[in-house]
Amino acid sequence: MDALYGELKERVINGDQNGAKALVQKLLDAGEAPKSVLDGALVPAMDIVGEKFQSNEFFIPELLVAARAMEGCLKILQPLLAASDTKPRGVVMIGTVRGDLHDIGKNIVAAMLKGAGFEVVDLGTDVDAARFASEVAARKPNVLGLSALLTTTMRAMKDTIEELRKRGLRGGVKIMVGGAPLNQQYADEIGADAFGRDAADAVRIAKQFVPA
Ligand code: B1M
Repeated sequence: MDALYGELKERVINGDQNGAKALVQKLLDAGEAPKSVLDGALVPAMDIVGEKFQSNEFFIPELLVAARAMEGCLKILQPLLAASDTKPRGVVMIGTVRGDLHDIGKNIVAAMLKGAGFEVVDLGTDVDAARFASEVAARKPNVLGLSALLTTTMRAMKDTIEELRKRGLRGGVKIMVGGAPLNQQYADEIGADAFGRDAADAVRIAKQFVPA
């Protein structure tokens, strides 16, 4: 089984979407859990892609094809990660902040939250503070989740929290922030209620905010 995991990692890194999807299916057919496929091959593959990008071994085209391969695999896994027989326990609204197009991590968080029984309203990527605030006013979620992958865009989280405050909406919603460049200290600094380290942590926090 280890060899299949290794091969899947390689296919994602090299942007072979069809080959990667076939291997995901093969692993699932062999009885592997969707979460194991995600954590054992797909997420580490994207880390390696990031390292190669940083060391100038990969450039934007390689980043893009690897991301597409990852997205193709996620399409197979997402419904399985989201499968749940629990009743909806609350609403989580989620989006990637203004200027930021990274959504792979956010989509995993959304799928895991659905799997934990939450209704998830996904606003997509590049969502500005005004839109987050209008959507919160309209849908009144229990939790608002903000995702950012760039050190330049994580500042938009602060703007979003300020916009909610200005519109008198801050008290009615718990705010969780997450994404690779973030940490607890930054979450505290901008007045978020929680920092989610990964998708499992995001689920744990959302459950704390909305007890069953
Ligand atoms: Co971009 N990119 N990228 N990229 N990209 C990074 C983030 C980077 C670290 C790569 C690097 O240099 N090593 C770097 C950022 C550097 C920095 O800011 N310090 C970078 C850069 C520079 C850029 C561009 C600026 C490149 C350029 O154009 N010059 C550009 C920016 C575009 C934009 O957004 N405006 C860009 C573009 C892209 C692509 C479009 C090609 C593609 C994204 C495709 C997509 O998302 N649909 C892409 C990719 C794929 C990456 C890397 C390689 C992988 C990201 C990923 O999907 N990780 C990334 C390097 C890396 O992270 N290792 C990189 C896998 C994913 C499962 O993890 O997203 O961290 P992650 O999500 C985790 C946790 O963080 C957490 O849970 C998730 C699941 O466990 N989490 C939350 C995330 N959101 C959460 C929310 C929560 C709670 C937890 O609560 C609400």
